[in-house]
Amino acid sequence: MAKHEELPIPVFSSLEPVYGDGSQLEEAQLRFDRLKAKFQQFFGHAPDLFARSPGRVNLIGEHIDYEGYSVLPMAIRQDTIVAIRKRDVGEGDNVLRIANVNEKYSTCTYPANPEQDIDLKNHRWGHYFICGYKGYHEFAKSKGHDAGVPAGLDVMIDGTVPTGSGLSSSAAFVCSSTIAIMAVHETNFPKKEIAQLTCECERHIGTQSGGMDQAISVMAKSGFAELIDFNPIRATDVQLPAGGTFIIAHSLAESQKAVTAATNYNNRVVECRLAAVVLGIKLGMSPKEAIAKVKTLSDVEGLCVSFASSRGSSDPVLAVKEFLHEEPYTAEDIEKITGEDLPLVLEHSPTSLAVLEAAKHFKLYQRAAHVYSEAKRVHAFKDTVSSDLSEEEILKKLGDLMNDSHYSCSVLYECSCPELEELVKVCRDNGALGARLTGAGWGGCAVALVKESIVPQFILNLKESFYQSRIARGVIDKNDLGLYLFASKPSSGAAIFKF
Ligand code: NG1
Repeated sequence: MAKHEELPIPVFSSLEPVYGDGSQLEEAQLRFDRLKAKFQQFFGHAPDLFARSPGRVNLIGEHIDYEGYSVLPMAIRQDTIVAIRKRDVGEGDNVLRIANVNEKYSTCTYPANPEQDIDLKNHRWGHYFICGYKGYHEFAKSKGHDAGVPAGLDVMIDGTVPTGSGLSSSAAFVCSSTIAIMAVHETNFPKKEIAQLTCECERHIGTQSGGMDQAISVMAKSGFAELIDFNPIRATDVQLPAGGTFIIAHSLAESQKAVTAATNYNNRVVECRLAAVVLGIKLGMSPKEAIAKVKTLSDVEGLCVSFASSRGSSDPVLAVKEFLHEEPYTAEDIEKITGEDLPLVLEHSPTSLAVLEAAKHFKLYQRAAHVYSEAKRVHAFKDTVSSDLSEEEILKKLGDLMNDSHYSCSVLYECSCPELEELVKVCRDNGALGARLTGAGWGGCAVALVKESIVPQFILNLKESFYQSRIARGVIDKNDLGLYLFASKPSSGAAIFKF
């Protein structure tokens, strides 16, 4: 049998295989009916097909995917659905019209030219569709598929993944768009290729993303979290213990990843690169070799581990402690070590240059210590789940690992914020076995591991101690609380629907 990641995106003619039965199916049916009707009304035709891709919650392994390390997310039920129709060449204006069922998002129009540049200075929601559009056409070309003269597309989006929440609404949008474009061109590819492609697509928006969100959105299986490995992309099912539930809670601080990339997300990617180059040099590489070959901390892990073994350990953090200092580095400090100007080290990549311009200093020690220790926690989490400890002990250990991960994100990686700190504390004070920020951070959601038996009480307590005052201040409407605080089971990955 072909491996899961070798299979193409499934094509269904009914909603059940993805949405199951009961109220979830009913809700999905309503959404699809409404989307179809709105599409018809807006564009004057029915869509050719639909594609959907889910958001995700990352259980452990934060800010390490772009360093080449495995992560452990699960798909959530909230997703993005794209309805799409290819316009006939004779239908006139050769443009992409991208509408949204939510009136908050006004319709965006783009030329059909796949080589168009995305105007990153003027961020618009439709840009995420164009990421998929550009990426698909580049990919199809590299595969020798002639997509012909680009036809106009009519597109309507219906998304339920809360934006700026660390639940990867952007990846759900980019993946569902790419898959819809692929399907409307009557092509399909193995999931692992689509996971790779969609990760590259999203970089068109200007973040130097790792591939976690796209990989889980494309490859998720109902009932399982997945251990995602990179280079090559691979997903291994992880069966979570039945007695625990993951609760997702929004801090109500919005994390605007694309807008803050230069000081937050991309800054950390650059700091990791610089830490890796410096470690490479300190551990014996010539500066030239390190600059040319070392892209991520995983590239120098072998050197760090050999150093550690000379001290009777296998922990790469030992090398971090020995060769990097806690005090932040200035650009000049690093240039003295590399013997090269930083813009040159970073290959003049425009998004990295934006980081250099915005940064006062670089915390190489802290970032490297986070990455190596977090990478270890992911494997400890996976090993704990499949260990023969009692369920009670397993849950306790998983909770501890989540707490350690949060501490490292907060103190070493500095990607938390006051609202997330408060929320994580409230979760722990109310009986969570572990709680941590999830996703990029700087706002967005926390995920808490809670014993199944206390879930309803836990949700009530969180409402009281975190949300009530915010509802009173008008930050959110009390009727919307279910969008910001909910329990989540692992749900299934991307799919195409042709009815
Ligand atoms: P969010 O912002 O939660 O979608 C981002 C990255 C991930 C990963 C996490 C941090 C994108 C699309 N996603 O996730 O690849 O690096 O941050 O672990 O950039």
